[in-house]
Amino acid sequence: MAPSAVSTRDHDLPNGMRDTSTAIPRHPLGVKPSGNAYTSTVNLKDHAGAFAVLPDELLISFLEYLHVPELLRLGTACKALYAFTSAEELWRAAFLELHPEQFEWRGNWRWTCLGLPPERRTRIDCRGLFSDALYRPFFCAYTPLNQYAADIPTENRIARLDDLTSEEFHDQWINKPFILTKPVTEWPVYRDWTVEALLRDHAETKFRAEAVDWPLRTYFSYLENSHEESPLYLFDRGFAEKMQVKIGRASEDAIYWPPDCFGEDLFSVLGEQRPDSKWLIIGPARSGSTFHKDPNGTSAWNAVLTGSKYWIMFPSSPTLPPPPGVILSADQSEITSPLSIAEYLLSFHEIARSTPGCREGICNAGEVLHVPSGWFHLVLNLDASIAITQNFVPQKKLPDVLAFLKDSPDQVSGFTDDVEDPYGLFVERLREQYPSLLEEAFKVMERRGKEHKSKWEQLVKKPDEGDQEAGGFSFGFGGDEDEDE
Ligand SMILES: O=C(O)CCC(=O)C(=O)O
Ligand SMILES: [Fe+2]
Repeated sequence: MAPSAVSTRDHDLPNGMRDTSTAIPRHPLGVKPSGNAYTSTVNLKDHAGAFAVLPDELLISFLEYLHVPELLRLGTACKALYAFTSAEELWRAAFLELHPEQFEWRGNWRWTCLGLPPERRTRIDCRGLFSDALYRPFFCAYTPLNQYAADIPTENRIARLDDLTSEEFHDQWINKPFILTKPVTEWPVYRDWTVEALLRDHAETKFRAEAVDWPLRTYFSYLENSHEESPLYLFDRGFAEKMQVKIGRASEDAIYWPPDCFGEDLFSVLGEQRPDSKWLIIGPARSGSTFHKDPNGTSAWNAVLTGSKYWIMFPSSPTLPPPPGVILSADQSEITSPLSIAEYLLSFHEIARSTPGCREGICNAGEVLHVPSGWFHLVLNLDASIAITQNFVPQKKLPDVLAFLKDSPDQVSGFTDDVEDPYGLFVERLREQYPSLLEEAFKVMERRGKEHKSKWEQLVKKPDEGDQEAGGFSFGFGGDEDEDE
């Protein structure tokens, strides 16, 4: 039986389908969370033949193996399979696989993949289908998020500073996040990069947004007309070359320059061989960055040109646990199974906010936020936003960056393949250009190494060697002497 259509011309959600009590609209196909099945006399999934026995997540995993014609065919079998084969995550993956050169963004991944103009779109009424797996991404795409940025407790607030000298930065702020409230309004880019101007000058320029390179025109169309749990985020490291713009105080016609307080960036000794360091970032409201630490032990600044960003940050150290809800891989190098921003905020924001060390703040257009080396951060765009970020190595953090490159070579990123030994190259260039800074950094690294070793020795001391209480906990690795392993 062909399922009946609720709507033949359907942009987003039909009028009158908004549940004003929660501000979350009804699911476009009428799917409800699984719990509702207990009070219903029908369950459309019962009609899905052999597929009915599969748990929803497994069914979706199976559907991930299908290609577009198979998804479409299976979707005609019954309403439940229509709903499951319509899941946006499948169509986003299908789009990436198809990788079309010519296409138009049409409001969602399914319509875009199928090139469906408004008059050919259908939505089948799937009321009577109860599935958390289908409902959850929809809920996460619509649940209000800006409330998480409200009422920041006083003790968590990231300092807001008018301006800062380089000495003040290095002496007092190197390990603390802060928001500079003045500098970028004088940048030409702050004045010049309106959406209209960008579209006028760069509509066909392709920028990287996660796994795709899209013309800016297409990305702005996506930004204005999409609603996803994890919106595609434009994050392009080659924007300066693509847009043929100059950066830095050395160029007379530069479009921006790093705020003076951050001082010299020591990675500049690497010239062309330096790792990636600048990104243009564009995204709709609700987009952003899930919890992470910046690469190679670098610090960063992030300047908002349009919109505003909510930041939640935590310091890190080998003795501190990661932020609540963040699970690190055994070698601490990766965050395993990262939650979407909405999932994180829904599940962990409250506990994160009351965890010691938590810092929060809103960085508005015209302001710059400092991310200290090694800090975890999650960023939510409260409105559609255009921003620029740069990673850098301030003098005081040279020992941290050198230690990172030396001790974690497998986690080093952003260098081109021809740089075989980033640590060796950095040391060589520093020795040529900043020998005394390098010597100082080595001394700090040596001192930290000794402190680390003595802490470790205390931990692994066998009971008969020291102050361990009789019968107490003993922690040792039976002869493995190398504390760096
Ligand atoms: O603006 C954002 O989403 C934050 C970017 C960020 O954290 C990064 O570039 O490492
Ligand atoms: Fe970051």
